[in-house]
Amino acid sequence: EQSKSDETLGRFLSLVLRHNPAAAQITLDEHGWADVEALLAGCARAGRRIGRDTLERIVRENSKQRYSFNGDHTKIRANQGHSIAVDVELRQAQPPARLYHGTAMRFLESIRAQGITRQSRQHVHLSADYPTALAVGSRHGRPVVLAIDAAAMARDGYVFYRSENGVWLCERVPWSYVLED
Ligand code: HQG
Repeated sequence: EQSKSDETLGRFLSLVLRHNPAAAQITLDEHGWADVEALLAGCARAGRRIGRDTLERIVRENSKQRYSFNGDHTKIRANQGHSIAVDVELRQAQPPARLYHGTAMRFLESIRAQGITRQSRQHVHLSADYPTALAVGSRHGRPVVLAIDAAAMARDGYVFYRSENGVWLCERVPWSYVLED
């Protein structure tokens, strides 16, 4: 269980490493890596002092394993969820037959018309299990979980990736692959 302050710092790290490195006055390389020294200095300048031990603990204990260090811990990056154009070298993977997408009721009409699209992120995010998808959907309002025929998508040539922290990602999900019950 993470402390409140680690959670708050983690949220700031997600902002910096996925969406807005300028918030800590740093840059990411093409693979999404930030230099750890530069990140810690940038966080301090932004009024979020983080010590190296705290950073190590946040990465280690983060509930969703959102971040990774490189081999010698001189660099750090977010495992997935980016809106900026970096290539985190996602591994293509054969998806399970079913995947789940949690969303809000109020998006359903639009999703029915356009399919599930990536919005501001690089990919559509899918979960391997229903409870996780329900939690993801709840972030946006009254949740609904869509079951996806990932086996059929894979058969039809859609490419899937699995991030380091077990999130399934793809380019888009046409409505025809949503299993209606
Ligand atoms: C919806 C969290 C209208 C989509 C989670 C979602 C996840 C559409 C919202 C990760 C649509 C985008 C990503 C369409 C999709 N019309 N709405 N055609 N297609 N949408 O936050 O999947 O905790 O960008 O259903 O656990 O909610 O940050 O995506 O509701 O893994 O690590 O547009 O973020 O991870 O919302 O969440 P988001 P998401 P972290």
